[in-house]
Amino acid sequence: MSKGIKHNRRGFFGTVLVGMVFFGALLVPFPLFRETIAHTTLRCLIVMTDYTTFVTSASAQSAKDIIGPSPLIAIKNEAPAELIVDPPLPEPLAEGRVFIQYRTQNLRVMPVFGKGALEVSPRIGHIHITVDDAPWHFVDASGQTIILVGLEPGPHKVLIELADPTHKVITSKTVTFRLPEAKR
Ligand SMILES: [Cu+2]
Repeated sequence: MSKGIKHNRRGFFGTVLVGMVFFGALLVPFPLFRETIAHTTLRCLIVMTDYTTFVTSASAQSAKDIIGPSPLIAIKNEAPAELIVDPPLPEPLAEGRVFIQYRTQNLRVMPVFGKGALEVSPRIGHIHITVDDAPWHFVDASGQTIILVGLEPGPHKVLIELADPTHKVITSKTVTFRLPEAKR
């Protein structure tokens, strides 16, 4: 019985093989058609490879990779807060406007202040911004791009400090840049 099945299988694959050889032989006089089939097969393989790469890279960057730890779960022994500040965006700067992007790590920028907020986990805080060594600063708790408009042309210095909810400075970064002469 099993011998019969084996024979049948061999017969089936044999027929397919003969069919392929026959089809190939039929295509010998049509080189253009042969190339088209080869190209289509190659394209399918490339698309399949691309798709596999996309799926692999998409799965490599999880939500946690991009957003960081969930703010809904307290973090024991949270790593120190970090401040990352970019130089001013070149296009607005060329027109006399200063746009400074920043981000924080291990600290969420939020308008929550006072001693009680020191106990919040994951950590929260805000930034202080001082322009050109002024004796005063302004506070930002939005986490959005810092925008300064109306500075004189010439060199400038912006100090950005990361502060805890009691306004104690944790760390800081300074950005220096030159504002071009206004266009006439
Ligand atoms: Cu403050």
